[in-house]
Amino acid sequence: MLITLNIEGMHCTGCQNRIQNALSNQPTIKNLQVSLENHQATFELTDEGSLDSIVELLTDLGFTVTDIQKGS
Ligand SMILES: [Cu+2]
Repeated sequence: MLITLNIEGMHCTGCQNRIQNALSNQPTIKNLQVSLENHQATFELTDEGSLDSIVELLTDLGFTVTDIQKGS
């Protein structure tokens, strides 16, 4: 499933890199793109993937997920 998250608190390339690194370590995430400009992370979540745990991971890093868009 294609997921786009709006992430509050991503202010600079350092933030972007932290999100990029944390999410790209997740085996359930593919084709990750993190946009500093749009404050968004877009990725393909595998069928076994838990979106809740991804949101929790970002929260633990100090970011806030303000919107979740699910594509097909
Ligand atoms: Cu930053």
